[in-house]
Amino acid sequence: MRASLNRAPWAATPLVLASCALVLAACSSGGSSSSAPSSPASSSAGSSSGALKTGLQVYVIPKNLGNPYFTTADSVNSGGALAALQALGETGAETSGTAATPASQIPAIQAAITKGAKVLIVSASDPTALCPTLSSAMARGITVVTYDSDAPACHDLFVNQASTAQIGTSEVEVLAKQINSTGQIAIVSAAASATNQNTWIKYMKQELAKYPSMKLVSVVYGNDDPTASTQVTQGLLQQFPNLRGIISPTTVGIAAAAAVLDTAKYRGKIALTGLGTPNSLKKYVSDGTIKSFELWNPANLGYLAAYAAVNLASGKIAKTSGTFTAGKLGSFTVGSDSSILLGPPFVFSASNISQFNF
Ligand code: RAM
Repeated sequence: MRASLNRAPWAATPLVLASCALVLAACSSGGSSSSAPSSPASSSAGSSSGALKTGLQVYVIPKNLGNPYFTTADSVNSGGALAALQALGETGAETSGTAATPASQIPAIQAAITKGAKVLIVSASDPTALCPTLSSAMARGITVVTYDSDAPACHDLFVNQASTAQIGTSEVEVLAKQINSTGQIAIVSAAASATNQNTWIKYMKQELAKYPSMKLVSVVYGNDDPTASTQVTQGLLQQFPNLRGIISPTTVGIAAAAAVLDTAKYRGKIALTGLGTPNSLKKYVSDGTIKSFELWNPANLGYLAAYAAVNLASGKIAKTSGTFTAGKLGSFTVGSDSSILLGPPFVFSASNISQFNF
């Protein structure tokens, strides 16, 4: 909704950089993993009439730890989910495994439940594998909000970064412009089980039907792991010597693919776009390996998810309706499909990337 494609309100203009404490969205992220309530200590989950509940023991569970995208989405220093929870007087903690796999993520979800979580905010590495655990949490009265990557069959709400159709469609449009709508292209995705990437790819394929001279020759999976993403990109280059372009709709994948393409052999010959964090791609934009790519503000996504989850757990909104205020981000409405939408993707290029610091 709010981020215009031409000018992101969360750009780190000099004014914003000078006042990071007030305008947190674009300031650099840090590594804090928990937020103590700033005022009065939470105890049990009681409600005060008209107010949001406190004492909810909120666990923020990204696909994996160590992924800079989620560090920004979740941390206090970046103004992400834990910053919102702090502002709401909640105790919040970020937890997950180190790999973006259900085997790594599920034990963290189970541990959060055991520790008494009343709210889980989860980016699903694999909705099918996570559902038994999330469903049993919901059956025990725990509020389950997904963010970033949904688990549609076992959530109360999904906080979506941007329209899935728009992300998929615009990625193809951005690449088409760079390769004159012609040639072989490939996708370097995250995990084969990731809901968000798979849905975006579905829309990419639909959009590609409008480009008869662009041919998708392969979709490969780097699992949001830098080494695996590097290897699958190298494999693509070997297998498809005529490749003209790559879309990598994952912040880890696009950074790895950019490093592979950042040589005289490929720079300017194979176009690369996708979803990346500006800080991880500045080098490649400035040397011409990447012309443009997209993302939203991950910190705003985490911040919104935290406000949505606490409002839902407090009975202030319902699963399919209601309007609430998400602090500095303003007012949001729950859709009849149990989703809340942050805003459109933003296009980064050499002309604007220096304004962003995340
Ligand atoms: C990676 C993750 C995340 C996705 C971003 C764009 O960091 O896969 O789920 O939203 O990329």
